[in-house]
Amino acid sequence: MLHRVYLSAKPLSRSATWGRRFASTKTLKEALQEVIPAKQAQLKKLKAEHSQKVIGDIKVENVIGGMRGLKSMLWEASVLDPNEGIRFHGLSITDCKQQLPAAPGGKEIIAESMLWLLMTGKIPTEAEVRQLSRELAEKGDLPVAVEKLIDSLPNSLHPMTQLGMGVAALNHDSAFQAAYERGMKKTDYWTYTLEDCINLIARLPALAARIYRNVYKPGQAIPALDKELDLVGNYTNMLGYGENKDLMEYLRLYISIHGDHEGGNASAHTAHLVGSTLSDPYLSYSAALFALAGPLHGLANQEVLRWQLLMQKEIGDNVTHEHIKEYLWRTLKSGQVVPGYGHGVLRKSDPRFVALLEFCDSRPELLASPIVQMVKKTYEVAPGVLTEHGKTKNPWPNVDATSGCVLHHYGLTEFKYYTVIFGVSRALGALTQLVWARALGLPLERPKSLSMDALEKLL
Ligand code: CMX
Repeated sequence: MLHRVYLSAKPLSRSATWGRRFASTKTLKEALQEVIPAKQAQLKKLKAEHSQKVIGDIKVENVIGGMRGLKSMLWEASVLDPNEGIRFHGLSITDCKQQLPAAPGGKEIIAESMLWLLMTGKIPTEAEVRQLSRELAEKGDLPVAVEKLIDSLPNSLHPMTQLGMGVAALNHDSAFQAAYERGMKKTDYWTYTLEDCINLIARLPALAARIYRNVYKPGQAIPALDKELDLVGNYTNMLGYGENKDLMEYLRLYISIHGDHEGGNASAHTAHLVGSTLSDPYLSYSAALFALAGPLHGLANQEVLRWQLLMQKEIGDNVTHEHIKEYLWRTLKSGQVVPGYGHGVLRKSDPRFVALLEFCDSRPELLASPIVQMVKKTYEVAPGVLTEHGKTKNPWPNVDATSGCVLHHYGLTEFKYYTVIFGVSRALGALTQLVWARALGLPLERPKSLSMDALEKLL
């Protein structure tokens, strides 16, 4: 383990450090304060020395093809390589697993560690992570008005719609909006943005769990936030699965590694675009959630489960490779996409998919699970079928191909809810960028569009 260790006369075990206050431990805000000046200087230099340099061409295919591949936005926390996959400030998922502090008694990366890394580019100490966990737990209760709003929604309303509405309503208490109305300096924007972002991340588990309980387990009491537990530990408790420590660990890993996937994906980009108008973090992230709710993006994890379960229903548990091949071709010939496969940037198996599969491989009960086995078998044949089909540029699985099967195995079977978990996670990266956009003074996003006639005239 390479992570920095909190200095004390006697090294403290994970459980001993949990929940204790460390007077000398930096807060996330203090850690950010330290790194912001260097980034501001870097941007100033880039602007002064390189503003007019050309870094690529714009082709007609970019304009009519969803801007694929255009290098046209700044995003600090992560960069996506088509073959290697995601790196968070240069660290791969494997690096993160080795270096980021876990929960006491746990092994997997936790959301607080990932958030600290994304925000600051530094590896936090265990004490910093514990302090952040405590802060989030202290701020995690929902305002009564938002509880009432969520409780008033029909159970038939999709959980993602409810999540987006709840997040938007949290802007009632936006520190950024209030300070903007009072009149604040531009240099203060990032501190109020950070305050909103921390409050939002803290409240997401209670909001998301309330939606789950209302829709799927009505009438059951939701446990109070445990101030000694990490964000996802609390989320798992509030969902009603706190006794299942394996599921808790899975959700910690899931939520950490779904947190950021550079800036061009639809949810991250939406948060950035809306935030660039100086909308507060709640409104910006609410908009992002509605982008995440599309089946070509985050809703794919729901769709994968639906598709796999239909396959299981049709074929039974003893699925062979031939059965799956035939099912894949049927899906493709009926004009549908194979959910969980393909990607706008990636050209190899998604390392997030691999990390979740490794989690399955480390637990015998998951290896024996029919739904996990089916997902693994599908992985063995789908890339070949998609290659033969010849349309997709990337026949390999993305993270959504596997994320839902473990939830299903552990009893969280309501797959319409799965994208909400993704939504709890994606806040880590999207909100990090909002803080950086304000710290760097990034402008309103406003690309130029063209009509087809205007394009033809140009050509
Ligand atoms: N099954 C069938 N066809 C596919 C396919 C798949 N899994 N992936 C791509 N294609 C098709 C596209 O629909 C497109 O067809 P048309 O030319 O008829 O429009 C063609 O192959 C070329 O597409 P591409 O350039 O390879 O992929 P895109 O960048 O346009 O789209 C994505 C990327 C993810 C939307 C697409 O691969 C897809 O629809 N996958 C299934 C849905 C999914 O898993 N989404 C989750 C992505 C990860 C996430 O954001 O969470």
